[in-house]
Amino acid sequence: MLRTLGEKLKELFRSGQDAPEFFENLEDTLIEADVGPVVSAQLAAELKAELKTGLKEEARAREEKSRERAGALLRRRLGGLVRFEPLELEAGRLNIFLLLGVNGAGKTTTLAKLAHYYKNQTGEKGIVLAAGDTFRAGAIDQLLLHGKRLGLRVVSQAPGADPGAVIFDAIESARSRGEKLLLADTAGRLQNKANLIRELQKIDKIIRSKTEPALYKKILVIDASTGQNGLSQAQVFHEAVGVDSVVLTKFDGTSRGGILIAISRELGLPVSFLGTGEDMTSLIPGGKDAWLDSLLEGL
Ligand SMILES: Nc1nc2c(ncn2[C@@H]2O[C@H](COP(=O)(O)OP(=O)(O)OP(=O)(O)O)[C@@H](O)[C@H]2O)c(=O)[nH]1
Ligand SMILES: [Mg+2]
Repeated sequence: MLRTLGEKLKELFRSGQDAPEFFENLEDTLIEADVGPVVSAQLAAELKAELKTGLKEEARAREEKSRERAGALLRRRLGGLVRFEPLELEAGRLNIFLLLGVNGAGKTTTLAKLAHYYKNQTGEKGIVLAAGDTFRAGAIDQLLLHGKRLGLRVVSQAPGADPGAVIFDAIESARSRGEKLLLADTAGRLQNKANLIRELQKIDKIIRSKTEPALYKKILVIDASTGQNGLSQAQVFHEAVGVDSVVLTKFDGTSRGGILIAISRELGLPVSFLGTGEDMTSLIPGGKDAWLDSLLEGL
């Protein structure tokens, strides 16, 4: 059963294990949550110093106190390891968000959630979706369906069309209509990884030629349940086109989410949203507190 890091830690505190075993398990629990081996070892050592006294002998009240102290320390330390930054729209201009990520990460769903989220600021007439995944069968229809449900315009071409051309057209038409936000979908899988990267670089070049950096954000979508693999994904996409912001999806139903620490530490990328479900409203805007709350829930 999938549980939060907080619930696992609580269980550990309740287990009444002797100190050495307890702290070893504590470190393992952090590693399981994708906090990363180096940070997990550091945090376990800090918690050891913080809690000091043997845990086995402690009465229930003492156990609760220890848990509280551990929770406060983890909140403070984990909170300092990830940079959360909201994605703000530049008023009165056409903002372009390009969604990137491996197949199944949640790009298209996140795109729709973002549209729903920003609709408040731009109005229905201010947002356009571009069906930049022309590769996967059904991807265009999936986006058209989202557009219909959200009452938003979708720019698409036939399956197999050049995604760069779809996005180029979307930018042109968005400008002429005075739209404020263009959300562009991309494929998560092509014939092979090299093709995918090349295509993204082509799309990136086209967008850059038509806008300025302040108005263009590349958003990397990472599935929280893929664990440490998320870091190598982030490295690949960041190297290929330069990522501006990360969205962590499927943060519901997983005790993992520590991968943001590795992505922050290794690549210095900020996080803008957390995806917590399949429906349009399950998107938490740039919240350190929300991330910590979800991660440590139950402790
Ligand atoms: N539980 C949960 N499911 C999600 C979340 N985000 C996306 N999903 C689900 O994950 C699956 C894949 O999502 P998509 O948005 O189609 O993923 P994608 O990255 O566009 O995939 P490709 O188009 O194949 O590259 C769908 O079943 C979504 O409903 C989330 O935050 N929580
Ligand atoms: Mg998709």
